[in-house]
Amino acid sequence: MPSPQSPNHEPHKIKTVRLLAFPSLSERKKHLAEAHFNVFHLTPSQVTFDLCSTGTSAMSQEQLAGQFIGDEAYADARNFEALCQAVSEVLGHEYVCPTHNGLGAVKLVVATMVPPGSKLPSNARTRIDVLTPRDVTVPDCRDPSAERFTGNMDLGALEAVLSKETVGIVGLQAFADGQHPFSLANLQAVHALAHRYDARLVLDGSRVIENAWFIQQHEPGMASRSIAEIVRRIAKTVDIFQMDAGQDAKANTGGFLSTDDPDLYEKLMNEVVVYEGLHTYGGMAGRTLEVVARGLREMCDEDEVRWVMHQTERFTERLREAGVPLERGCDGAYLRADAFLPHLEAHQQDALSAALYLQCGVRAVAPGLVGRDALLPVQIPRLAMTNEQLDQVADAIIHLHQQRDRVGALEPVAEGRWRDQMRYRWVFPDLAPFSFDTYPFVIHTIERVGLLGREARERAIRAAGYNTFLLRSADVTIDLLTDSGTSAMSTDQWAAYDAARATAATSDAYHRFVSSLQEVLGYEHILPTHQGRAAEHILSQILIRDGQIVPGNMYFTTTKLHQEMAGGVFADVIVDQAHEPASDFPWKGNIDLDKLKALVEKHGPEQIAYISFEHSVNMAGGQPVSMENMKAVYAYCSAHKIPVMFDATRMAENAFMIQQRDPRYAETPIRDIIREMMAYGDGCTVSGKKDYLINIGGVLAFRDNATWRAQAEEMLRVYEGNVTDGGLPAADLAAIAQGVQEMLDDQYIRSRVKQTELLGTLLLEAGVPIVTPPGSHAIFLDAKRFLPHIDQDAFPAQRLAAEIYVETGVRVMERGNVSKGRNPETGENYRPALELVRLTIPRRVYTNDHMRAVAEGIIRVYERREQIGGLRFVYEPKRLRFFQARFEPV
Ligand code: P61
Repeated sequence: MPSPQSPNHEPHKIKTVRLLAFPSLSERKKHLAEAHFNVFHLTPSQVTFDLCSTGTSAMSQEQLAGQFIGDEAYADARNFEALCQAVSEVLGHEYVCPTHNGLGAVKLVVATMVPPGSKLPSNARTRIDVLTPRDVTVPDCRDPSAERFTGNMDLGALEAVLSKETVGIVGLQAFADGQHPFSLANLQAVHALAHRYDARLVLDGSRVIENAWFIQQHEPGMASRSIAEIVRRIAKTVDIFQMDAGQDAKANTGGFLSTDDPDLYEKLMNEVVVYEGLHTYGGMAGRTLEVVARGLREMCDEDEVRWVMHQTERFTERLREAGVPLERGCDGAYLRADAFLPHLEAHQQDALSAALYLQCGVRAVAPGLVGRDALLPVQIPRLAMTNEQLDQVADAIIHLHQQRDRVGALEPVAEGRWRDQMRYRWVFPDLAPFSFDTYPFVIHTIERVGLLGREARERAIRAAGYNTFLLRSADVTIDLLTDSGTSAMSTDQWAAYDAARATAATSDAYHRFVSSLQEVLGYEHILPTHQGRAAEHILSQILIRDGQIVPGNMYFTTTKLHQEMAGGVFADVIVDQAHEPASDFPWKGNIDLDKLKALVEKHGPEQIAYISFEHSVNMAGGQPVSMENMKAVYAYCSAHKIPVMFDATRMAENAFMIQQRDPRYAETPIRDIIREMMAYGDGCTVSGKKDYLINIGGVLAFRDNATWRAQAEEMLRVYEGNVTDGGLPAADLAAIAQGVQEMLDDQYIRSRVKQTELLGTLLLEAGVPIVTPPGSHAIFLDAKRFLPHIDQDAFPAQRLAAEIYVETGVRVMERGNVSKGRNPETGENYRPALELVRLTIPRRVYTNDHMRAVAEGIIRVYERREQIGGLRFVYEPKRLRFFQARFEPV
């Protein structure tokens, strides 16, 4: 049932990621055997995608931050007050009884409101698991004739129970068993009926959001109501609202009961101290109270709800279309193991779980009692996975379905009432494995983004003087301004960051930083700097004598500025193809050796300070240098005693291009390609804010020249900080040491560059002029061909960047006439050959759905390109004018 308003991308970006494990087939066999073929006993580090939705959601950055806010006081902590406040705002209830999780809440309800031996009519069958052992029977009162709202109660059946049996409470579940939503009308009728027989209505609202969404979509008169409004009406209809906070509140644990009834509250309050903890924390840590409070407030966000539900619908639909037997769940697809593996007589769910893990490393686990039903829930952790990943998980399941006949029976060797007690023997079926080709991480936290409407964006760009650098980030939906310092760090990086011991002298993290980079670069001398331009400053000052020439493969703004400030004269020796946006030459970053030789012959080698050799040349469109070219330049320069200094800022991405485009390196790991690349140079500067997957940091490194090192250290002390920190805290050095390792992961770098390629391909297919071939960190639009009717002095790229923001909320960067500046001698604009707009992709921050949305928006701009005019300056700074300049339309 596709939603009429399916969103086309996440309403947020990725803030932090958790790296995934990809166990090999033989490792999976080993893990499975050790777990006695019961996937419950596998651990996440043995699993690629763990498809359980309780306690596994990605949090918002505010929720994560909440872990560190408030107090761990025993009595009436501020966090408890925050939770009460949130419950009051979201559910409208006055009283809150906290519990350690959903089961803790069940315990209190049963102890206070359910007489032993009584009946507890419900719409949920899964409740039997924990209620039967407590001497409570759960009559099934679900309305079997309900078509849409399959979680509705049959009022006749309910009345029959109420009138004949002892009933303390009627216990409803929102989206019962994960599959059966109720309607608001039915809930209200159940409430009235229960009260007529003096029973109370308790609602397990752990999945109230999914149920509210379903009501909004399908219940007459509800389409115009917000999720928040529907949730509140649901809560206000029941006597007690029960929550497992690991579900919709996206916490990793926690729970509570809330009510407006002071008498019920009093009972709960007196009971909670016996089983859970004091009535103001109920068995939750203070941090959990805070995370739950924040999660509750956020869970009604319409855009987020729509995204979560869209993912479920899409996932289920893909499986259904391929004929996989399933029931649709509110949080995923519940596979019908009996129909999936009809040739097995018993333990079909566990056999299906084991086969799925064996085939692809995905875990789906059926909880609860043995033999309760035949479903295997494949649940999507909220906000944690991309559609691309989910598509691949679906494909893996489809692939397994096609070879289902090969899956043999599990033979029990130990049995129990509960599924976690089962142990089996199994003959590994001969399944064709499925491997994932996707980003090697799941989303750990998200960051909400600006979602302005078009008119508001028009106002914003005017206020910013048509300069995207001057837009507020809060007004931007997808930020492709730069890949610099914008990466999502991994939880491993954060762990290293938090664990680093700060010091004003030498840190342990410094030593890790040095050894990590020595190994990656193969250079002896590793000097930290606060970012790239600081390294460029130092390098330029120690290696350039006044009037010397610095040949390079196209300029970069900061690099060239520092060379000039040191008295150098930059000379561009990049191959001609780099200046031709439409050329398909694969190595547009190469140095033209003839141009270099001519320069050396004209001025003499001693007049050349060094070669400024950039990987993945930024201003050329993120274009790579070939290994051959590095080799040849180094051979020539070594013979003439000219140092070769790399700008290795994007070396890993350059290495990937070599792996892709040079057949000799197709099987060589990125790590080894980088070592060879770096062997053809004498040192490097690095802006760590790019490939190193960090938010701040830089490096200056020399292969073996101790004199340069000593000179550089002298400058570090004066301009940056200690020689052992370069002005960075130990924490950032630790994050860099870890980030450098993550950068070398072949699957990471592949999915990274493939994402850029995807954006490029979508634009090319629509005829939008871009620099070809697509680069690794960015796609560059060719503004000269995009807006041929605008003269370069009316800044077509600047205007195009502004127009893209207005059309789509996407922020991009001009790289053309404005960036290049004026010739100081003539005072004229340089009018460079390349008049480009850069769409730069931050690392691990956006999904392929974001890329598709960007492409669609730009294609819309392209279709109305003739109506777009030029700009003129209203304010023009002297140096690096592009940062602060302001414009108005001509
Ligand atoms: C960027 F508009 N790049 O691409 P720092 N070398 C290279 C870079 O790409 C680079 C630096 C050195 C940025 C940020 C930026 O005019 C601009 O760590 C190949 O930024 O000091 C930076 O490293 C400088 C954007 C820099 C600009 C200057 O978005």
